[in-house]
Amino acid sequence: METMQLPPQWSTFARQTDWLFYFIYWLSVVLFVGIIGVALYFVWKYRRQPGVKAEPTGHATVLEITWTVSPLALLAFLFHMGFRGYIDMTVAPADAMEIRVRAKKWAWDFEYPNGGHSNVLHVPVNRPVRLTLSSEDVIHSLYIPAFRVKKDAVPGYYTTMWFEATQVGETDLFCAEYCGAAVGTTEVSEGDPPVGREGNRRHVGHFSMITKVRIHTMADYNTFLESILRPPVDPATGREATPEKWGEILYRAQQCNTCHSTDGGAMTGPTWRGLFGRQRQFTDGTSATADANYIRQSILQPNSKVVQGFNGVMPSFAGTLRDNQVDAIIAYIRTLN
Ligand code: HEC
Ligand SMILES: [Cu+2]
Repeated sequence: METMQLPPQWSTFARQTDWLFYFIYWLSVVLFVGIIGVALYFVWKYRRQPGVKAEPTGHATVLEITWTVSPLALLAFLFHMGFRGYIDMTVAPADAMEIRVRAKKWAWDFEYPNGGHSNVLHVPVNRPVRLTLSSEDVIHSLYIPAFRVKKDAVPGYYTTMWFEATQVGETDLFCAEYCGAAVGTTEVSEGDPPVGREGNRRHVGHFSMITKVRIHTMADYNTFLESILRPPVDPATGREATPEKWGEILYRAQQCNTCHSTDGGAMTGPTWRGLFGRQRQFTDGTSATADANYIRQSILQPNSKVVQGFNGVMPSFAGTLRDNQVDAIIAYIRTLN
């Protein structure tokens, strides 16, 4: 359901949150108009008039008690409603499904109970879902406007949040904490996404943490859980994707494409075109041939060897990508020669 100025109401929290928002909103409108109206009326009524002398007004006990007690009652009511909502949103139902969230500059990693990972958050509809968040570097904040939920991911400890989606579909997920921009900029090249451009240079940073929430029926959700452990099945042929094809899917799904092009253009990271078998020079003066072992190491320990001309900003995918997924990406990179 659309509301006047808020995002669609896609979680069980949304109605209650919006009700309180609009209650405070209209209360403020009524009080503003009422108070300003009365003030203007009195300014006019008690204006200076010839022959009328100002007199002290004295006390009006009933009036004074009324304007003290009624705002107090109103505030107590607002506090009660706010506190009730806060408790509801803090304490997850015991049967909630668990998803582990790891935030890092500049991507989200969602880990599911079966050990699979994704960068887009997938959840089933009409099921409470509990997220446990942590951060590898700075403070991030997971924000899903359509669910009316937001929670910081803080380095050094776990935070939790929960929600229950009420609608199948796709909605936005943001990082609501300014978490930095990449050191320096890189040349814009053909096919780069339009975000973060400045003339012919482009940035990577906080804004790269925009992703999606996909809300599935329970059956589709179970299919998704299967697919993150194994190559997706092509519905046309009923066969699993080849490793090369899976690698290409992972290139986008794991957001390697925010830093690596496949068409020769340099971005934040080197292009993958022609990478396999090429001689690489590193910032420490050493060099190596880009074989399968080198590429595996670049994905799991990216800062062990930093390619000349680039910064060591690539996050490690150790623990995010499973072994067969690393194989698939290597297979895909081989096809780019
Ligand atoms: C935040 C930007 C960023 C993301 C996201 C990223 N990389 Fe990188 N990557 C880099 C940078 C910068 C380098 C070069 C410096 C270095 O060697 O660490 C690099 C280097 C590499 C190399 C070595 C390339 C060469 O030319 O020798 C490989 C392979 C690689 N990345 C694979 C991946 C894969 C696979 C993913 C996605 C799962 C990924 N990267 C995601 C920034 C990124
Ligand atoms: Cu962030």
